Amino acid sequence: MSTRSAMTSGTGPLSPPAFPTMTDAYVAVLRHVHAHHHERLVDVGHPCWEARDTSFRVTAPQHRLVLLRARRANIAFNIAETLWYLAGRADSHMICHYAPRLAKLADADGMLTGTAYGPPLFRPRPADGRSQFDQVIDLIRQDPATKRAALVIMRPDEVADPANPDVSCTLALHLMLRAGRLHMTTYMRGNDALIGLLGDAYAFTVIQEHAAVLLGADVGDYTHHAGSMHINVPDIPRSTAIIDEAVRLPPPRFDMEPMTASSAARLGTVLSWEEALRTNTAALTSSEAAALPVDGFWRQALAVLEAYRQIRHTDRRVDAATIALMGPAHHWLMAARWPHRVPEHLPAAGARP
Ligand code: 5HM
Repeated sequence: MSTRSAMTSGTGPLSPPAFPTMTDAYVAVLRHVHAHHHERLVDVGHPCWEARDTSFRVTAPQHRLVLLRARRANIAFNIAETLWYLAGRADSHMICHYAPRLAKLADADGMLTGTAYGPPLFRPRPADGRSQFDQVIDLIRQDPATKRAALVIMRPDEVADPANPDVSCTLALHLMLRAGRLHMTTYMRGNDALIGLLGDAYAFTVIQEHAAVLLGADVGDYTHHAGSMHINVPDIPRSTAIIDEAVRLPPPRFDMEPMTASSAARLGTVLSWEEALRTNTAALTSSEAAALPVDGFWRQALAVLEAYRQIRHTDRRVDAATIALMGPAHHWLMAARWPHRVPEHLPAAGARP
């Protein structure tokens, strides 16, 4: 690539490798940690395989789902965690409905600190009622070429107490609007390549797409840097199985429903439905879903949460109407995670498996 075209595209020999989908990037990161790690055996915490300074780029971050059967991703949790962030929440009550393991990080009041990215990103600040996210969106509106649109997460005081079990792993999310495309770069101090990376990339790319829609921009690249990318030693066999699957079976590829409209009111509708489904005070029927004032992206997300409601609160198989509503990619993931509750996704005749 010539110097000029490298400058135009923003990529060059020192840029991270680029992948079309998050599934491709995820497998590449696992392989990288397997091939280039140092074994870190510690007295406290988890012994792990660690690859320092790992970076990658996804050029179509709408393809944020990791479609690998052996990973058995919990997409209901990924959606709920993203909503938990967008709502600015820190309570374990909501998030532990989807991931009970997080309860061990909660403080005496049932609050999460480092893991809860909602308060630093989306909670309105007393000074002017705007969140850090609102401020950054306004900054880009005023100065589209700005290099200052960084959303800072980890705070210095989090490491004051060495015994704090919950210190933010993400340092900052950085938005850059260039040539009509909104790019996001994530900086992490530490990232679990098998467990944490999948949900982190999901939530951050949804935030990226949400910001792009608010700014009337196209979604650009998603780039991710982690100082310590690692796999805990007990998880090595599982990561090996995932890498093996990716070699044997090409992952499926689905068209993704784009986000087309974002506003506080639409998000409010999604959040109140999440609560109703979590508490089993309502069920989302097809006719109700069709009437919701939200776009196709959030309608599919709510259908996943309706399926999760059926899994948690009934003993029946998830109904066909809900499966149709959630779209094929979510159906594929839910069937991989809950094969006894969700019928297998069968590709349409003539489609790529
Ligand atoms: O000792 P330390 O604070 O780094 O342990 C937390 C670990 O949780 C991280 O090293 C990383 O493996 C994982 N993690 C992650 O991958 C945690 C968070 C929560 O901030 C995250 N991704 N978002």
